[in-house]
Amino acid sequence: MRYLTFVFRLIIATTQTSTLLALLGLVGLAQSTLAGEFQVVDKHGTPVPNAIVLMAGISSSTSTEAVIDQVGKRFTPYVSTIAPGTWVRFPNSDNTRHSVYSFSDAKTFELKLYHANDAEPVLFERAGLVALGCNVHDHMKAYILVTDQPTEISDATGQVVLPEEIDAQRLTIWHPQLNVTEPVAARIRDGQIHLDLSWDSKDPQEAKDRSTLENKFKSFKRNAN
Ligand SMILES: [Cu+2]
Repeated sequence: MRYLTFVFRLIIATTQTSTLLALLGLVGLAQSTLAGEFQVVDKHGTPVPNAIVLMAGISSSTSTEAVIDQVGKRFTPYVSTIAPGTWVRFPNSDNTRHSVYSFSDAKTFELKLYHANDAEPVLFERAGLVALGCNVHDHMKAYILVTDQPTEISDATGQVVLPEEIDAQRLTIWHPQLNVTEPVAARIRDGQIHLDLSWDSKDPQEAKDRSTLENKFKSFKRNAN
């Protein structure tokens, strides 16, 4: 008898599960999918460059090598994504020496002061966010998001292109100025992906370039007077 009750309960449970799955299927059909061009914007509607859009649920082609250059005392690119197991080379295209380091959990390393192509490539095995710095130039900053998911990064005008139909619920987004170490859910409205940012979302290394140039110009003017 006890056995029969158990079987009976099992049948009910299975029926409930399949009903639940069917309902979820209907919900799934109702979910919106997205593809094509989108613009990442901040609270004021200003375009946000360097935002990483992660697209869970679609397949990705991954490369096993990446390059982050140092040009004009800036890491280039400022933001990049790689798959776990990728080797990254850090060439130095400047005449001055740089030293690259990271204290991030996903990858801790240091490349002592070097010129040109003298630094050994670095292997990034674990998923997670890696923040890079240079020991000599405090303003030099870059971010590598190590992830299995396919990604797109917004360009200077905030544009990203989603390559195929993607379930809107599965889109997440990350940006350096969000000050979080994990991507957050993407809020999408009218062809725009809205980020909770209200301050300058540009590469801060550019701001440094501008002020350095401005200072040089000012001192030049002072000397000319
Ligand atoms: Cu440097």
